[in-house]
Amino acid sequence: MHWVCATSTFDVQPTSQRSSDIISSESAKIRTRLPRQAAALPWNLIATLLGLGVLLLASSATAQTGAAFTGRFIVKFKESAQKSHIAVPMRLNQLAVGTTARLKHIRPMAVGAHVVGVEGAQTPQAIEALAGDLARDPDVEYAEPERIRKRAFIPNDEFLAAQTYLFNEPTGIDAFVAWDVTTGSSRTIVAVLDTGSRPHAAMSRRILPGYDFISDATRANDGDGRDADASDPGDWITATDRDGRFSDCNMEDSSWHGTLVAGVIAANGNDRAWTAGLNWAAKILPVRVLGKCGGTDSDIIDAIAWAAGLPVPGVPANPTPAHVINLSLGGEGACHFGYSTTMRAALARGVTRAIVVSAGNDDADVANHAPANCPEAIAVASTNSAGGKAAYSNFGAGITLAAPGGQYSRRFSIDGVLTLSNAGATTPTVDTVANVGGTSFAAPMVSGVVSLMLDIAPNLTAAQVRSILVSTAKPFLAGSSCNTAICGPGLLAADAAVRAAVAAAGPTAAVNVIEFYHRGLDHYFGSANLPEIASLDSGATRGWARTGRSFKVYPAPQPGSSAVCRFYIPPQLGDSHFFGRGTDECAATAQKNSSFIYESPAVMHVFLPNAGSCPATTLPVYRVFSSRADANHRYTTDRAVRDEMIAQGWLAEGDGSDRVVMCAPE
Ligand SMILES: [Ca+2]
Ligand SMILES: [Ca+2]
Ligand SMILES: [Ca+2]
Repeated sequence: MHWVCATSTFDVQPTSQRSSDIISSESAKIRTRLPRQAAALPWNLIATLLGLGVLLLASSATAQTGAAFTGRFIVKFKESAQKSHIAVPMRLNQLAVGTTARLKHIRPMAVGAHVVGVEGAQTPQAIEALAGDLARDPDVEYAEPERIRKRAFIPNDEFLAAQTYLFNEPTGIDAFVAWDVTTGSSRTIVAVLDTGSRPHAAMSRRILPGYDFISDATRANDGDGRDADASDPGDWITATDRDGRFSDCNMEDSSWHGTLVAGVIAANGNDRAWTAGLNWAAKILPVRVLGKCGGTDSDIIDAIAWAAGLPVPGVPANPTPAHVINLSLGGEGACHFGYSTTMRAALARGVTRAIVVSAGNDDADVANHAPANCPEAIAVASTNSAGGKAAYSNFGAGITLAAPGGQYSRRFSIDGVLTLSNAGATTPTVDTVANVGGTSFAAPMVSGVVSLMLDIAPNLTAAQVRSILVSTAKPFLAGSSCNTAICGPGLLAADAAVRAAVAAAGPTAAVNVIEFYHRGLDHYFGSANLPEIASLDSGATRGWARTGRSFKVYPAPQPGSSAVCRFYIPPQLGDSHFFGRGTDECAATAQKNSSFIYESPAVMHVFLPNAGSCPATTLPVYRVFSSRADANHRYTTDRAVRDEMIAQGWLAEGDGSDRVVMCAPE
């Protein structure tokens, strides 16, 4: 039995006798298209409309979130010539005068603030009232009740609340914590061998030219055979098509399947729009192999070779071979030697490190589903939102691992994967999102995670990639309908896989952050970015000169390191840059300063101090703030420089008595 796309009821179609070389896409087509206008609705309403049970976006409503209070406060005193010599516990005692609360100093924090405890049980209302009392004290810069935050970094994408399969939960893939390590880079290329691509706004400038391998003009639906335009013209099937050559396919609208799959891998993240993909910077190489009613083995095999950088007769060489090849397609039968030998050659060429294939949607043993059953493939089964086997998913000893792929439910049609699509029923029209399901969407979860691993560890071999995916997979929940006999060793674990890649990558040579100074502006700026440094050195932006000072950072994550983010503070607020240490400070800065431009979550990598102390073989980095309209921060490992700036009225920001903000390699 094989699965045929386009069933609206998710039932498996009766076995049909179609030609065995026709391969269909493995989208189970839940396809509740969400109109863009849905963005105007409050999320709780959308969730209700869509049947979502739980909302996980942060809420600003304090009344309902009392349980999230820790009962502690974060208090920062004003810099005060009269009081700054007084010990913090004494200043807290002075604060508490006039309230019934007994305040207790717990520990100093970054940027001169303090964690403050309150003795005695406190209701949320009392905590908020006390915070208000404390904040009104003339000695206090701010006093805020501390809350529990579930994740270090919560991207803000429009439809993210419904992408529960990305969450750090037993049934999710832990993408949120993986993004603390990396959100990808444009160095990595993922080939999507599918229906071609649409230029969706959520992936703008992320799509490479690719190639169209569909040799049959009727199937291709673009008027000709193979060509260099991999855009998706639509693959709709009409009554006439059904009466003619495509009698084994249902009448249906265009699937935009290649765009659905690419969106799972690569939709821009944290951009306040659309969905979040796994890798927010990688390039997608669209390779068109599926048209009306599927695609052929010969076109697909050629496309695998081409995507990997191998020569294909009659086709120009691929200028951008892919690091990962995603095949969300398949059909019944044994693994052809053609697939197996081509996949082996593709991996042997060395650029491609993973060929990820959907296991198929027949609820049958993957052993009879090609090309997922080829030994070179990473075969991905699909789990549902409960962490069990999705009803449709193929299974068996040939599964490499499982990933969420959505599960259709007539009652709760949202229980799918939200991804990018096009609103056109036949030919393309405007961008939209779609709610879809199938092993078609489990495979690109794995491809997206592999692309993050290769961003961190570009030298991983294909064998290492497979081994990391398998060894880091999360065990299936007790009582799950998935077990290691049918769904592989476990569920894709993005965070553990990415951190294993960090460990496998080994040490990276440190690079220098070069400091520049602009005399006219009396302004400092540092960068470890070579083109940026070269540009400032060249005088392209007048007035900047090196100060001769530098310190070292890592260009890539190291075991135990933390990313440093960079914000641009726009001209009306200072015309300056701010480097945040760690995802907590970066997320907090983004949240508090929505007009700052969040340039990058990871411009460099350092270590974080522990209670103001840096690990062995690292140097403390000090951050001083101009406290002027130019909002200038200066970063230095030189205490004398720090002290000189403080003498000029700059403020030290950091942890412990020595005010350390980061730790740089020696
Ligand atoms: Ca064509
Ligand atoms: Ca074409
Ligand atoms: Ca987005």
